[in-house]
Amino acid sequence: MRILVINGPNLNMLGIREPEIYGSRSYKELEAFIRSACEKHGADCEIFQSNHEGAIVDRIQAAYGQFDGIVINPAAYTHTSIAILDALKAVAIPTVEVHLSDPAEREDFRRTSYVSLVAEKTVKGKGFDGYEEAVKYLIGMKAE
Ligand code: CA2
Repeated sequence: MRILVINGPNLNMLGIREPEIYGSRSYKELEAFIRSACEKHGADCEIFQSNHEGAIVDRIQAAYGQFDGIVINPAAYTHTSIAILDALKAVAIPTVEVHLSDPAEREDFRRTSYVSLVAEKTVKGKGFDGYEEAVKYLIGMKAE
């Protein structure tokens, strides 16, 4: 099982500000958490982070035929990016959307998620653990 994990803009700043929303652990710690979750559940994973919408679209396109699942936290692009939605539709790789916080409990502008339109599942408000839940879900789907 090959899983591509994509993190969007500003997630590389984790632990630096807003610990009450995103926790106090760093992005490096998130990467280590994801790697160990994938290892624990027997998946090979690659992690990609970018602050640029086009770079995320390029990475999704390059995943075509190369990965069995995508875990994506599009960060602010969740609420704005039809380009990321279209790229996910184009590659047709089963996708799980993850958010550290629960966007529905925050500002109104966070209530729309374009990625939800293509995601098999959305995990929100569970912090780092949400990524492990997403990995487990994709592994379960592949096993069906
Ligand atoms: O809860 C999530 O995971 C979000 O995807 C995080 C995004 C936000 O725009 C979404 O509505 C929900 C923001 C990530 C920014 O991360 C920061 C990290 C450190 C300091 C400030 C922001």
